[in-house]
Amino acid sequence: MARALADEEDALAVGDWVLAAPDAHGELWVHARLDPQTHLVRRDADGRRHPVVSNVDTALLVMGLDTDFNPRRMERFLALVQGSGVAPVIVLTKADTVADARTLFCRMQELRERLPAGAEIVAIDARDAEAAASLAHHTLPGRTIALLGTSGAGKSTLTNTLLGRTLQDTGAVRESDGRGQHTTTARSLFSLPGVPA
Ligand SMILES: Nc1nc2c(ncn2[C@@H]2O[C@H](COP(=O)(O)OP(=O)(O)O)[C@@H](O)[C@H]2O)c(=O)[nH]1
Ligand SMILES: [Mg+2]
Repeated sequence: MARALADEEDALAVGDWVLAAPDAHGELWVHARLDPQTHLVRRDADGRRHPVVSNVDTALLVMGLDTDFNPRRMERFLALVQGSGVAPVIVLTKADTVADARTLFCRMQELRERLPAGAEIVAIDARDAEAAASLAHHTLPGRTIALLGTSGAGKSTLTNTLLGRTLQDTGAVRESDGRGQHTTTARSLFSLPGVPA
C-alpha cells in the first residue's frame, strides 16, 4: 500500500493514522490510511508533491536569529502551511546571540512587515527550559505540533528542550557560513512528558 500511495505521489507521512493488522507471524501490515485532518505538502520546482507531515495542529516555523535569519524564506514556510488548517507559529531561536534588545526589536519588525497581521512570533533560546514555557500553550494534551525549518535552525535543540531530555542529535553550525550540517534528515514523532499518549 505504501508503494501504491507513493506512485500516486501521495506517500505516507509522519503523523498519518493507519489501519494495521498482524499477519501469521505477528507482524503489523498497514491496510488503509485514514484521511488526514491536516496535511502539509511541499512542492518541488517541477511540481512534484512531497508529503511533509499529517494531522498536526500547529507548525512551529523555526528560524535562527543568527545568519539563518531570512524573512523571505519565512514567507515561503508560511505559504507551505497556509490553507492547510495548521496554525503557524514563528519561533526565532538563538535570541541569546542577539547583541541587544534594539537589534531584536528591529528583526522582529522586519519580519512582521512581511507576515499576515497577528502572526504569532516567539523569540527564544532553544537550549533554555524557559523556551518550553513560552510554547506551553501549544503543547497541550491531545495536540500535535511539527517543527519546520532549515538545517541548523535549532529544531532538534528545541525538541530536546520540550522533551526535557536529549533524544535528538544536534549539530554545531559550520563556522564559515553558519549553515547547519543536516544532522537529522529523517522525521519522527515524540510524546511529550506529562501528556498522555
Ligand atoms: N546559542 C544558541 N544556540 C542554539 C540555539 N538553538 C540551537 N542552537 C545551536 O545551533 C546548532 C544547530 O542546532 P540543531 O538543533 O542541531 O538544528 P536543526 O538542524 O534545526 O535540528 C547547535 O549547535 C545548537 O546548539 C539557541 O537558541 N541559542
Ligand atoms: Mg536536527
